[in-house]
Amino acid sequence: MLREIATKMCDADFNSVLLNYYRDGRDSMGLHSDDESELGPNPIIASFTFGSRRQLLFQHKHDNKLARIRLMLPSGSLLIMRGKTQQEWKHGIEKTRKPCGGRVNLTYRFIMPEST
Ligand SMILES: O=C(O)CCC(=O)C(=O)O
Repeated sequence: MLREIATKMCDADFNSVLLNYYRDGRDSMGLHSDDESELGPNPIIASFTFGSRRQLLFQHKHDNKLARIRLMLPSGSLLIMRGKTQQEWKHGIEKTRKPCGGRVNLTYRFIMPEST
């Protein structure tokens, strides 16, 4: 069902999903880009959040004059990353001291078949 929603919202196909579970505010994900070659040059990534809301931090890779961006991702939200987002930005989930419970994140991707 989630894949169907992602497909409709992005007008794109997805053949892979990655699930991340954050137990509480002590769990985090370091800044990174989803720029693996098997995702192609400008991947579309559909990212669902369920459970506690957390902020996703974006930091530009090359222009340190650009301010960091923090996006609050509430439960049930769908964040779509596309175009040059992975080429130009890193993203990650910071630790937080604010009380928060568990969070599940699912990212739908398309892995190019010739790379498997
Ligand atoms: O948990 C999130 O919202 C980020 C997940 C993420 O960056 C990833 O799976 O590559």
